[in-house]
Amino acid sequence: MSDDGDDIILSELDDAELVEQMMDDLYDGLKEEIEEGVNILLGRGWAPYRILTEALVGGMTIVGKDFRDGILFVPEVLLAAGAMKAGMSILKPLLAETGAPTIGRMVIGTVKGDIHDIGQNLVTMMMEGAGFEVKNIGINNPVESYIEAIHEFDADILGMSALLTTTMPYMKVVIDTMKEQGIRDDFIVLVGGAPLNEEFGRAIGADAYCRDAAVAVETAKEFIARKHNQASA
Ligand code: B12
Repeated sequence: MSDDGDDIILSELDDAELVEQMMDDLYDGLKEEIEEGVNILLGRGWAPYRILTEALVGGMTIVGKDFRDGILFVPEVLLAAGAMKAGMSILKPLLAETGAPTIGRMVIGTVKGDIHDIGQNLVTMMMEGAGFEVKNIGINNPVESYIEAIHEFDADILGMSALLTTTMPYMKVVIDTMKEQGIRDDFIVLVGGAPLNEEFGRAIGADAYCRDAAVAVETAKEFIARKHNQASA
């Protein structure tokens, strides 16, 4: 975004300037600068979740807009995604450090044909931080992978992610297959990804659509609590 990055000393910027600079650096795919920025903010007492949402997700939102408008192309977006992942990997252990007891088990993965994984990695981190055990099965998952994973991992929750309008209908294929196998009601099914909405979630038979990782955590907790109440009733 800016071309005057060479002389900037990140540690000399105040918080607001630093966050703005990190958004620029994310846009430019500067992995090391992002790592440095994350560490500086941590050193200044910022909560990991605040760094994640304000600096990293905020920066990725700008990248998303320019990608949509044809200003950025796949190679640049890949670099930005790499920088985002580097920042996320510093925050991951800190978000998972809450020491909360396990409250549920989740399998999460991006659907067949779709290779976007930043959002689901973020959901994984936040869920782990909230005390869930999560098996992240990565990208491009056919129905068989989901079904194998939920059984093997003895999951309470199945989470599916899709970022493309062309791949989101595949979520219904997975849910329909679960129905055919008579196992649909054994699992809480949560879906997410930028092109989805609540109506879509309902239409395909998911339990809930979650617009972001924080909502995913709240929704998962609610459904787990309901499941336990039903079991003890
Ligand atoms: C980064 C990116 C890429 C990277 C992906 C790198 C990676 N490792 O993920 C690369 C460059 C590889 C890429 C490729 C493509 N991309 Co792309 N990409 C994006 C971009 C810019 C950002 C996505 C992102 O990471 N956002 C940040 C995260 C944190 O947000 P999120 O994913 O929405 O996740 C949050 C919530 O949605 C929710 N959530 C997500 N998943 C789940 C799951 C569950 C269970 C729950 C509960 C919640 C949840 O919680 C998350 C955290 O808060 C978006 C633009 C956008 N606005 O979304 C385009 C975008 C998704 N891509 C798009 C396109 C078109 C493509 C390509 C087809 C481009 C091409 N011509 O090749 C390919 C497709 C490849 C494929 N087969 O999947 C379009 C989709 C348009 C459409 N209507 O379908 C978008 C919208 C850009 C645009 N406006 O044109 N892309």
